[in-house]
Amino acid sequence: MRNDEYSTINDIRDNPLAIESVVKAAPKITNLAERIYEKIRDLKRIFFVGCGSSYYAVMFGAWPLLNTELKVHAVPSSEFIFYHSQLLNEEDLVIGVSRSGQTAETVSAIKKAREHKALTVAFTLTPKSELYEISEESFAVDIGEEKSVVMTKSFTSLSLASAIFSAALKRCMFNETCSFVDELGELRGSAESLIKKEKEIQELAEARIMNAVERFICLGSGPAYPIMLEGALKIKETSYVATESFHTLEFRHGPMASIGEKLTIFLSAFKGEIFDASKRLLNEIKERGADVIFMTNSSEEGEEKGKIVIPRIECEENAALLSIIPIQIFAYYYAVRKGKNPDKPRGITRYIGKF
Ligand code: F1P
Repeated sequence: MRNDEYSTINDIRDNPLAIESVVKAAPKITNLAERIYEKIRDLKRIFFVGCGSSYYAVMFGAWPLLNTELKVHAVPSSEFIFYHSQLLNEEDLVIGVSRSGQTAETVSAIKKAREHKALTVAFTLTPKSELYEISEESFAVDIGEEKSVVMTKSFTSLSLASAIFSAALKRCMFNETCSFVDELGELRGSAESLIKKEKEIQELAEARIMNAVERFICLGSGPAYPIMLEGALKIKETSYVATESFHTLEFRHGPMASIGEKLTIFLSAFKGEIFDASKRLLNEIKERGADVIFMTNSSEEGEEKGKIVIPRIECEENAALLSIIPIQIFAYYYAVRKGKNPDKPRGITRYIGKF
């Protein structure tokens, strides 16, 4: 790290290694899912809970189980406590995700779940935490220290760990496999290539500063939707500007009207069912004069300025996950060039211990 850099950039640069440790831990995570299946064969519902970035991580983590007969909910821990916990019983599983393991709502959600005899699982970076202690099964994601206050490599790792868990549970319960699991070996290399694009992404951020861009919209669909919610949060947390996120094709249903000056749109479109429709939207918003940063895993049209290709990744889930890396880099440089200190974001602490 150079003297004039903030430590947040180091945590962002650590993404490839963090991802690799989660990939190496995949057999253990699979084992955990198998144990859960042994304990609760008549599992009916799963609640994934978390706060802030960890809420978006659970939205991503729940994704592999969405097209199954299970009822799967990914909700903020507070929503779970106040609106979902009343009818819980021993056929329910509640999974809490938290970097600190100390966020008040997530800890309370697990306590509530236990009162109602639901099975509980925690994913955290912090084995010496209340969440880890009180959950029946706990998994410590070991990626080394994260200094950044805003979640960076921890987001990527917790998202991936919980998605691997879901894929393993899906296999136990329904004998169905998820193709993204077969591609996990490619993640580190692809993440490294994205880190190598740091300078290019820095330039994209600096160009927005030059053009006085003050507003961002992040669009994604399927597994990329939670990632784009996190992208919008990252830019907001570090530079305090107005950011929003929508499901890609929802953008036509109203938000399109807000295309205007001082706005940049991040649009992600990964190979899969919705790819062509997303590209049609891309062309439409460009025709309307929008400034777009396009992220894709399709190299069809080659590299161009304002287009970020996630290399060597075929699966939508993996491409979506890795697409947070360019946004983290962008958020960092945009904040720094705005004169903000990304290590000390205004009004944010590492976790919030009350609600
Ligand atoms: C969750 C969280 C972060 C946010 C801020 C406050 O913490 O909401 O996502 O950026 O640091 O805490 P945790 O439950 O994952 O520790």
